[in-house]
This record gives sequence, structure tokens and C-alpha cells, in this order.
Amino acid sequence: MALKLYGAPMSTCTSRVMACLHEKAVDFELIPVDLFTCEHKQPPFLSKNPFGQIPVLEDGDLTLFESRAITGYVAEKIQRNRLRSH
Ligand SMILES: N[C@@H](CCC(=O)N[C@@H](CS)C(=O)NCC(=O)O)C(=O)O
Repeated sequence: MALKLYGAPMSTCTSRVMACLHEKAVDFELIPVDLFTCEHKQPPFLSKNPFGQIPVLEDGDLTLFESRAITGYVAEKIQRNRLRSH
């Protein structure tokens, strides 16, 4: 199942995560969050990140925020999966 990344390409923090996902060749779906209409401050988004900031990553049941935590998770998950397949 592809990872879901909630964010906006113009956001540096979203771009950080996208760069990591591209570097690791991980499939993901970018789900745009409209900062101009304050979508990130509405309850549906706040249920993913109570701080009301992008990006947010969903991997199945797991929801993560903070771009550096997300890149750390992606790097570790990829390494784990590659080690398992050897
Ligand atoms: N430390 C956070 C910072 C996230 C952040 O500042 N996101 C910005 C976009 S780059 C945002 O959501 N700004 C809207 C707001 O804070 O209301 C991270 O690295 O993910």
C-alpha cells in the first residue's frame, strides 16, 4: 500500500519528506492540504496532527508528523525491508 503524504509542494517541510521518498524510491500519494483556506487548522486535519502543521505521513494505521521524524521513519523502514529481503 502506498504511503499517504499530506502536505503542499511549496512547503519546505513537505519537500524535505518528498525528497527522501524520491531518493528511497518509495511509492507515495501526495494529498494536498490547502494552507490558504486553513484546511490544516480544521478538525479532520487536526486529528492527524494536533499542532495543525504539514507534513503528515500515513502508513496504514500509523500516523506521523514532524518532517525529520518522517524521514527517519522512511529511511529505517526501507533499510529494514531491504535487510529482510536478503
Ligand atoms: N517542525 C515541523 C515544522 C512544520 C511546519 O512548519 N510546517 C509549515 C509548512 S512548511 C506549516 O504547516 N505552516 C502552517 C502553520 O504553521 O500554520 C516539521 O519539520 O514538520
